[in-house]
Amino acid sequence: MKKLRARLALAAVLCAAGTLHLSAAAAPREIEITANDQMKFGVTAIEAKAGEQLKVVLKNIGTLPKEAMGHNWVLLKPGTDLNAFAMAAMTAKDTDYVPAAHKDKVVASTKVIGPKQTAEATFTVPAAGEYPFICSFPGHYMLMKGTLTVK
Ligand SMILES: [Cu+2]
Repeated sequence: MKKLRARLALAAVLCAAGTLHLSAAAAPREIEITANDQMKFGVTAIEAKAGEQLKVVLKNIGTLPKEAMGHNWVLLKPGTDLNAFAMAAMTAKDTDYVPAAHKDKVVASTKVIGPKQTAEATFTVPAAGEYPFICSFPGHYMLMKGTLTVK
């Protein structure tokens, strides 16, 4: 037991020194974002490092039905015209309000969820920049938006 503990301590030291690489097996960093009936995200600013694995867990804490107050989380490329994206999204119910014509602007997205449901999106953080994220459910993006800042 003593020997094992010593070995674990050594591993920790090696890890700190950067000589032991376990990054391939590392779990993604999890970020929980709530969404509510008032059309608000619980998190509107995220910071991350390029190349990092992120797992965004969207949690709908509202009570209104999905058809009236569904939410999703859509991360877009820097400079995306949010208004144009949201306009196209309004008629894209079948694809969780991610319009096919604008798919090239989407970095990551979750499905649309109703009350008490969760959805997630796991992705590799892209190059440095300011990435806007929105809920693209019709009429929500003006209130439900934030920024992922990658350094
Ligand atoms: Cu929403």
